[in-house]
Amino acid sequence: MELFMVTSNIHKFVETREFAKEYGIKLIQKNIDIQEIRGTLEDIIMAKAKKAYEEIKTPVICDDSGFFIDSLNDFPGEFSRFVIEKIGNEGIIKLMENKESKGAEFRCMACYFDGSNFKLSLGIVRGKVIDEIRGRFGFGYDPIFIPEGFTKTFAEDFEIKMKTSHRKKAFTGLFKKISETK
Ligand code: ITT
Repeated sequence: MELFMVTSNIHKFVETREFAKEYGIKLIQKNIDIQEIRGTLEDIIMAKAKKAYEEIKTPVICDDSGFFIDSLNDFPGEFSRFVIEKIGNEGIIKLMENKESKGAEFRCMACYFDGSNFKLSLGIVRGKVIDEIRGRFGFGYDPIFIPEGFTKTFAEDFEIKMKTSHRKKAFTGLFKKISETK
């Protein structure tokens, strides 16, 4: 089975393509220019999937993800892309300088839409923000995030990311739901 994944982010596509293989699904990246709405991860991704379906008239999957830091009231959250482009991981490290609590999580809301039905699946991975940039794999906030139970950042140990990440959990759940209704 082939499915279109709507994303402009090649890293997200490459990760998700691996998870899809286990379910016999071949993913094809589709980069459609869609203006994202403001809202929760769920609002954003459902609106995006709907617009994408209207454009290509084929079932689509996509995800909206973000990095949520406890002591910053979940910032950058839904603004994760904008924030990393503006202040980078260096900026986040500065914002965290005087914070005692380092807890943070990645969230990924994966969505499937076939023109009439939606399927949604949320994945979360908890961990902590560190005060330096470590590692060269992955993307985004990976170099400053260590998942619970480990000592390396997602950017230092990509295998751990592929086994434990928010995206792994979200899409494994989504692909299960899709396979069950086939
Ligand atoms: P599309 O919307 O086109 O799919 P995007 O990069 O805007 O691409 P998201 O809105 O899902 O994707 O994610 C927003 C940002 O959150 C993203 O640009 C990264 O900076 C960060 N992010 C998301 N997933 C991440 C991950 O697995 N590791 C590190 N950072 C991540």
